[in-house]
Amino acid sequence: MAKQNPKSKTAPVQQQTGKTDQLENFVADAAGQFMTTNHGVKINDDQNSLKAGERGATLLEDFILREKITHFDHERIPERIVHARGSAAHGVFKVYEDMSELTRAAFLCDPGSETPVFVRFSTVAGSRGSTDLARDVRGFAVKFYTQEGNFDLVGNNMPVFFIQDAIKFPDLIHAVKPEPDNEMPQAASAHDTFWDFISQLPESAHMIMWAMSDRALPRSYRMMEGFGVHTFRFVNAKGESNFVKFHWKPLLGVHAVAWDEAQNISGKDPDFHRRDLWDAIEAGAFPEWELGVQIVPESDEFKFEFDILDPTKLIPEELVPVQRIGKMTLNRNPDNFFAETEQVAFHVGHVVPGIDFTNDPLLQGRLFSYTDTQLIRLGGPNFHEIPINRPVVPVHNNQRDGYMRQTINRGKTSYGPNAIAGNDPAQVKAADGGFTSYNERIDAKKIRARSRSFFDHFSQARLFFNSQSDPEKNHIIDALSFELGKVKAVPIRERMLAVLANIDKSLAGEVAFALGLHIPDVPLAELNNSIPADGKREDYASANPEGSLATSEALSMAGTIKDTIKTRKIAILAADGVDEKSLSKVKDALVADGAVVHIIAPKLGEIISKGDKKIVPDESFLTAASVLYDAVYVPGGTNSVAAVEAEANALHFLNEAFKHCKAIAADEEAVQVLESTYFYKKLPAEYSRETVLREGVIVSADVEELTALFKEMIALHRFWDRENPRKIPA
Ligand code: HDE
Repeated sequence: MAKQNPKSKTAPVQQQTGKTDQLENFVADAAGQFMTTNHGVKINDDQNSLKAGERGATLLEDFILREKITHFDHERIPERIVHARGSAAHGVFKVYEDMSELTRAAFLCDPGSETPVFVRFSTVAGSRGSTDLARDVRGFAVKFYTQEGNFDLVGNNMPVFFIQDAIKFPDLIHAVKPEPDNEMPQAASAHDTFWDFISQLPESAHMIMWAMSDRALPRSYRMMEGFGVHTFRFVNAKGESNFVKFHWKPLLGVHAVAWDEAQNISGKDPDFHRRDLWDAIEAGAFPEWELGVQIVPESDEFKFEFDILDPTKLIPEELVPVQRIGKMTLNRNPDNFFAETEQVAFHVGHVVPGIDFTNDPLLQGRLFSYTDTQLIRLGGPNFHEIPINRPVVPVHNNQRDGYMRQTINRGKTSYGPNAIAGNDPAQVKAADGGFTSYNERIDAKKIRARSRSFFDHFSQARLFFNSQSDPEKNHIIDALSFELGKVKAVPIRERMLAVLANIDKSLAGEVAFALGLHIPDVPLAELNNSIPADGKREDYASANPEGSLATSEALSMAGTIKDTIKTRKIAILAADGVDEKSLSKVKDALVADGAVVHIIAPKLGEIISKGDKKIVPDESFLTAASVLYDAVYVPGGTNSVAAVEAEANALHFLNEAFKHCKAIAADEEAVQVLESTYFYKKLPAEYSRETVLREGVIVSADVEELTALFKEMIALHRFWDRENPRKIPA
């Protein structure tokens, strides 16, 4: 029986939106209810099937058994062909100021209104049950339930894409998915078919730099940027258009984990990002992003060195600044994963009046693909009636019937024009909110070819590489060495080195060294197999100019927000005899600033502190792992210190935290624990604020000082310089 569900305790009353109320009409809650069949008949026994005698065969007439098993047999639907692994949340969006000069989209014109959203984050290549921590692009899909219908901003956490034309998408995905003969590897691009394809596709060079960077290993979905990727159009009430690029800027900054850490997390907690999003929302630490736009007037369409219709290019923020126009807050977890997160159907073609498309050939192909894929995935043309997909405004048209139709359309007419029903539903004039496409002038011949303005494949790949900090550059080199190291066919490795040499000689040289190969001298035209049968290879070689911009700060994560410890996870390693005073001082100070603190002990149950206080640990050394935390603290107390020092898992915890460049703090009484690690003796002997903030390790008897510095260290996120020189065992 459908029943009103109590509103989630995590969502404050003012954030209950029309969408949440609408969804509640479909929520069922079994608390206090009788069990029934799907047809409402109360069930007396759901545990035993109906048999011919106690030891006899089951009877076909047992409709309770048949219904239960049949429904179970049909529970699964096909997973998404890409972005199968995802996690989602509800929230709200609010624009800061009236944007009507640029767009007539009502939800962007009224700062007083709040628009409900549903956001799904995802990895691309892995199956539904694959690890969250794969090296991969992340999907960032936002459904705005506006008063003018649904607007879907179906973006990624990287601002460019691998290919320039939608016709190559099936090739790209076939190449990256597990290989078809043995279905390996899962959720990984480190295999022959992917690099075989990529090494013959110089247009992917820029995106490859992003995919091999730390952006592909987010610390959290809450700490990722999002991008609409394509250039879209804003159209105002006068019908005037400007080009627009969409950005999401996370208010917690943009942070990553280390590759070795990512691989370990995949074993210790493959749901790491899903859990992180869920836990933060349950704890009331609502994730927030600002919506940014880059606006390019029509008159500036040809002013750049790249084509704004080319999805392998971004518009550097130095050339067109990002204006922050609104804020999105995620404040409620879904009630049911399948009903909401799995059944949500995004489509880049779901736009509202005031937002329109451009001729970006990747975007144009996407406009076909998304509805098409829902037809097979969700089983028919009525997927818009699934609660999570319904707009919050009424739907009326002459479309009818199809599998699983829910709407009961009254009346005789399902066509127009009709006289019988007075031509209802009525078409709407643009002035009254009817969607009209932007009046773009098109005068062209049909042609299967790519524009010359799309042929510069390397200058932005180079711009990206040059804009990275030294640790970030090293991570790209390591990632390429790892990925190509997993490739079996040497000619593929060599061809990729030739591509890399066009981006940056030193980058290619370092990767070649790691692979034990030389960079071959392959003319670009020969690398590029992405040409039509009647085309000339030379025509499709990159123009390869030196871009005029040497670096762009926004492309590096080094300068990201580093002034908050909100939602960071801190481990405290303690045992019986711990000094509870310093433990609680440090813990309380971290929690007060929004961090999540876990006490980890040799065993679960209770530990008894030096002052005979009972402390309940959150995890044991067996269940916890350093890769699931951002920082670690070892409090004092003689017995506790001795017990922690005697625990191999605790020492491994510290060594690994050091290896992954995390902040480490210890009370002076606990220095012997650090002395048992491999790293402590290698640290400089002198102690100052500067050394602490450089090395990321503090040992102090002064709890106030320790806490203050520890917070600063945690906010810095990582001490990547530890990797250089690379002498970190663990
Ligand atoms: Fe998608 N993409 N895509 N994509 N995409 C899908 O739609 C497709 C592209 C993105 O959480 C599919 O409902 C084509 C770029 C996200 O449900 C499918 C092309 C960007 C999601 C599809 C692209 C994206 C999808 C699979 C090249 C970033 C997950 C299931 C022309 C701007 C949405 C589905 C969710 C999902 C097709 C390229 C983002 C098959 C043909 C570029 C975030 O329709």
